[in-house]
Amino acid sequence: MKTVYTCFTTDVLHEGHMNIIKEAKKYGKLIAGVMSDEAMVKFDRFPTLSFEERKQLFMNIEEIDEVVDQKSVSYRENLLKYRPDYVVHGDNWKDNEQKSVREEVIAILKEWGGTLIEVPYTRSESVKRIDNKMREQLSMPEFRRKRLKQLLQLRPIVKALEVHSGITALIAEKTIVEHEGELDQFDAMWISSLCDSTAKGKPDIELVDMSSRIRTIDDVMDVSTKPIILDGDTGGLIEHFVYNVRTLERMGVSAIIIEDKTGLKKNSLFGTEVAQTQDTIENFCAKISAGKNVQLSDDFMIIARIESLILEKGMQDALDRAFAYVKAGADGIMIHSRKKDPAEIFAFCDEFRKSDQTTPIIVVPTSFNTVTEEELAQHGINIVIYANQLTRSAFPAMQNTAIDILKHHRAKEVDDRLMSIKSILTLINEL
Ligand code: SPV
Ligand code: MG
Repeated sequence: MKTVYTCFTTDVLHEGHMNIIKEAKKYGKLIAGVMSDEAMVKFDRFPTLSFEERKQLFMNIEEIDEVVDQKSVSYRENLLKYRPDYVVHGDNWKDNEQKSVREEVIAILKEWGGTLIEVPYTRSESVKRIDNKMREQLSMPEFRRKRLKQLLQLRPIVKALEVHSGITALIAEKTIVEHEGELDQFDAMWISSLCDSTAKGKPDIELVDMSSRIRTIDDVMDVSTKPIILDGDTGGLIEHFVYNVRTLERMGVSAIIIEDKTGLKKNSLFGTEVAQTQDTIENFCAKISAGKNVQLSDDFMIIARIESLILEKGMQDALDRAFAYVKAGADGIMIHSRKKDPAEIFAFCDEFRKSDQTTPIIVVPTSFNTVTEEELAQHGINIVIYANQLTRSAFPAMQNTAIDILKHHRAKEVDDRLMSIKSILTLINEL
């Protein structure tokens, strides 16, 4: 009896999957791998069913003889374990981001003369509809909101990218890279006050009001499914903050980060070059507690951002505040620094983790940008936010184009660095 291996990353079984299963069964004993949540979130889609529920889907299929766990995107471990004569897969992976996974499968099968069989992908209307519905579902508030907490359990470090518009949200949503045999993508989106303000040509001083920020959130939500962490600046007056928590939670935002400053807020990266006032521990704790009190779901997170290192108030002040804010109900601590060296961030995290091993720590390595995600995770950091790099890369590109059109009195000279008209026209799919 020959052995056949397939692997699935789906929450819904449709005719396309059944077609693969029926084809595969023709070749012998059929083992179906079900990809773990940890592996699935690295590329394909976020699961809406638990791993056990997904396995159950396949256990109920008559043609499948055995359902097994596949713990990674790579098929290596299971292929070496089961040494199948055949692997069966849809032919759609030939030219998507799974290309290298496919090549590895072919190479491994070669070791014992196994064969890869590729079944033409089912492109029927009903498959398309189910596929779209599954993806769209993830954009609904009840799925999106809880996703950040789920990711904190699944990822060694959650990676958030700054977005401030539909187009930047699409970049965060759709950018997947295959690098050194691994697939990777961003887990979440950060709606930065700096970049949201900059996109509107305004300074980062809480001038862009919550109605306008909500408009940005809406634009982002319209075209994406990933969880949103909102830069909530100081959170404003406690009396206003509670209303905003309700609104954001209802919309499906996963977290708001508020910073412990009062008065006219200026961007932290100015540090002590401009006058900035830190809030009292008592007042900021009252704000956190008030927000937690009005929250309706368990999913929404209020994260407290500590500005002590930015304002040169010392490590002890930062730690005292961290413990007080957690006691007041904060679901996470963001510690910020504008030093190039991550030493003070690491010192804070190491000290904080001696007493608190569970509260998520969030960092924004704009200044200390030589640190790797791995180093951050080693110091107990749970979320890394790339807070402004999309804006900072787009602006000089646009400015140089404007300068060169002025210099040459025509657009020919800039053409080589532009996206083609065809690409821009087809960049965004119509519904
Ligand atoms: C932002 O992105 O707006 C932030 C992070 O708050 S920072 O600019 O570093 O203050
Ligand atoms: Mg900000």
